[in-house]
Amino acid sequence: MDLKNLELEAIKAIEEVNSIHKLNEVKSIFLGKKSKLQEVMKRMKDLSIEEKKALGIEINQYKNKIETLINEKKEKLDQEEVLKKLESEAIDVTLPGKKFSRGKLHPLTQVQQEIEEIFIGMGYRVAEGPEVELDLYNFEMLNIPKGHPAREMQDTFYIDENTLLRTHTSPVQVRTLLKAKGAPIKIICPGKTYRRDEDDSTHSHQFSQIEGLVVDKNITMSDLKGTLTFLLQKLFGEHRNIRLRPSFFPFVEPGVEVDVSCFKCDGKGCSLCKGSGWIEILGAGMVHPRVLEMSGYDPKIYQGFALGMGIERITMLKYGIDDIRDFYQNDIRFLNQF
Ligand code: FA5
Repeated sequence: MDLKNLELEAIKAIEEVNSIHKLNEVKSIFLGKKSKLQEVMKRMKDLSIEEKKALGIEINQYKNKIETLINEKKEKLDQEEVLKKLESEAIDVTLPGKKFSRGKLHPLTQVQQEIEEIFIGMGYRVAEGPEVELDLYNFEMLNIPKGHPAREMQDTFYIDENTLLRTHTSPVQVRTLLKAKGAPIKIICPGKTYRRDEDDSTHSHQFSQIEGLVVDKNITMSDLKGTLTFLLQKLFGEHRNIRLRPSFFPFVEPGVEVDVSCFKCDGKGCSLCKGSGWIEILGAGMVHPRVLEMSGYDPKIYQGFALGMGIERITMLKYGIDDIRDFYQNDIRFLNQF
């Protein structure tokens, strides 16, 4: 075959290919070991020296030209490939982004943390106790022996005769007293509590409380009052007043029910405070000498105060929620409001 024709054929083939794979095939057809060029080269042996020289020059020119064209074509195909890839992977920055809905803390957790922060600011430590509790700590050592009428107000779910779901966070008082072995105490204890109460708009069989306990020398009722005033002003507003009414809890003496001046009507009387100007918030009192004694503290040397509040009740008052069951239904329309 004539070298000129071979060159024309090669140029046409290179022009027509549209992939790197095909271009490699063309390369081997026109330049490779079994290419048509080899046939031309085979003819060399029958030529004179001058003719060999001339053909040699022609072959080199052919090779250079075809190699250059192949390289150029390769570069072109590579670029096309990159452009195609870029186009297929292009990101349209003008498209609206995907929305991720962000979770947040449950209103009960928010209020619990708010109360914890207030107490931590006053130097309290957070203690915890088990929800499955011994009758001994939930009742006996809180001065509520078997048969005591106060047990009736706190019926609960029993695991066995001596083990139950705790009815309040007060057993953590006993556990902390026993562990501290006579040392001063300043703790709060948040946690879940259980009672065999019928579920209605203000009661639930499972709810949460926060307990507070301070035991040291020279602790008086005025320490309790100062602490309660600070807590309730932080929670419900700087201008709130508090009121203590005598009440009964077997593990404190004296015991009090604590009211805060109504934060809706400022004490004038409204539907929230049922016209009284006051809202009942929590129970408290001075730790009963028998409770101190049972846990190894001498009540002649040590005194203390304790307080306990329902987190649901405080959250309901704070946000004007009228049904406790809303907290537990996981309705996003309710939860999103906090
Ligand atoms: C007690 O549980 C005492 N341990 C509180 C206490 C601690 C008094 C330390 C003195 C010293 P009481 O039974 O009143 O007290 O409950 C406290 C709060 O728990 C109530 O004010 C109420 O907010 C909440 N609570 C009680 N039962 C339920 C219930 N079934 N559902 C929702 N909240 C409840």
